[in-house]
Amino acid sequence: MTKNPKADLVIVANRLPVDRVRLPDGEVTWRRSPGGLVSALEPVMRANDGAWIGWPGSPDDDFEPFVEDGLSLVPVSLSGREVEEFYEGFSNGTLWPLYHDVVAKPEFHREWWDSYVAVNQRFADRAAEIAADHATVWVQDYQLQLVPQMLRQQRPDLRIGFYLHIPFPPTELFSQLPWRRQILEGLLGADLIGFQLPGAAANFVRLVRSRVGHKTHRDTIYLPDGRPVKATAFPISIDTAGFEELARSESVEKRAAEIREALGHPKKIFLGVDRLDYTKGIYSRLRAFGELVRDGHLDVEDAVFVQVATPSRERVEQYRILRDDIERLVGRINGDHGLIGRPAISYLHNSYPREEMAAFYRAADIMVVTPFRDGMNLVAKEYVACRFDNDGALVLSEFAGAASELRQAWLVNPYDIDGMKAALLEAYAAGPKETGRRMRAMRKTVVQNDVAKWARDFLDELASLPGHHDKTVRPTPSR
Ligand code: GDG
Repeated sequence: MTKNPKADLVIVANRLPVDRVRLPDGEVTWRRSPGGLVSALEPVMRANDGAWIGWPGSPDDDFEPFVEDGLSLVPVSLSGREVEEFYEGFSNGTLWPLYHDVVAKPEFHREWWDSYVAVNQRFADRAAEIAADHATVWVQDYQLQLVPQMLRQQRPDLRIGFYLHIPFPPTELFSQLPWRRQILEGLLGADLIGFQLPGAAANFVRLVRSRVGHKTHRDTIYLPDGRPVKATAFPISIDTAGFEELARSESVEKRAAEIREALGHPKKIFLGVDRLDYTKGIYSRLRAFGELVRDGHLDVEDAVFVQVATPSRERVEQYRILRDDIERLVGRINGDHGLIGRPAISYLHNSYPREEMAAFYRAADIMVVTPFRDGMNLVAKEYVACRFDNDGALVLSEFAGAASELRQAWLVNPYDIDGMKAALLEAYAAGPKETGRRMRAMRKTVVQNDVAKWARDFLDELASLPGHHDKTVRPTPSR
């Protein structure tokens, strides 16, 4: 890559789509991280000389732009202190709980905010440097909400999109934020602001009207200089065909059989797969399952709960406390009700390759996804994508974005433990006719709306907006 590469499409995200790995011979190299966002954007990146700006993932890493597997990657460095204040602090200690309905108490610290501003400015400066004339820049997620405005100040020629992967909270909660106005104005630097659900977009438009005083009409905000900003929903999805292909592979089929065997061939396997996060409702769901076993509604000879809890944000205190709480609960349930070789809950605090995830999905009879609040929840969609046999039951929180599309799941209120217990039992008892009917309908939704469509819909909408721009992103090649 040349020293000052110019790109017609620039993705700006907190993380680069690669992880740094050290090979056994000591050589340090990069490995693509498996996220759906990367695979969705890859074709459009390739078709448009795209570049991706992001943090490499560890403090004080200072790399020059480089090309990995044909993708132009532009690292932004964060100091150890910025990781603490911008990333663990303001992003994950303030915004994350605030935007998830205050499931945990958000902390407000002025130093964290200062760091958030400084780091957002660094990302914006980098984007301003590498974007070609009239390029399209697509900024991702809550860590970078000030970037659109900072970028527009330097580069009014750009077409700027922003996508929020997490919920956007109701007015009453957002208004707690001491820097609420700066965040709203930061986002308004974009031409198009995408949310997971229409309700989130409506929350945003309402806040802009009441707090900033701009005129709005439906999903459009009119700034005093006449520039319109559109705020609307683009529910994200997964690489459905890719997951199904993986699930159909012989190796995954074999591995799924091994998992069932290792669990002692129970009649039914319940499965949870989550980042270990307090928004995901892991504790309550395991409590509900534990009570069903305790009260004799489920027998450990017949049923087991496999909970994959992927390590996450381990330096943040609330996450450490949550982990201890969950592990104490699992220990107690297994101690009270497990038998030799038959634990009630098989708990895995680990992360696995994509193939292993697909094998878990194939092996599980009942997938349990019960977040207190979740922007979308891709795990629910991945499970559906892997069930090409039209079997398997999904128990899904009504507070996950996915619930608005996967209406045929057993929908639950995760705050209602008795309601969850009833749904778990119903899903456990459901026959193939019932699960098949529900699964077929959900599969149709997930097949029709995959992540490539999500990316295409967003970029097409951004390209079609009126403006003083004269270059648009070439459409995504269809698969
Ligand atoms: C945010 C929003 C929104 C998990 N463990 C392993 C693993 N995973 C993968 C899953 C899934 C992804 O991580 C998790 O995505 P979710 O959507 O469930 O949740 P968040 O991480 O909170 O994501 C969320 C999403 O952004 C996208 O907009 O849906 O609402 O909170 O893909 O499969 N993957 C592998 N090994 C693991 O151990 N390979």
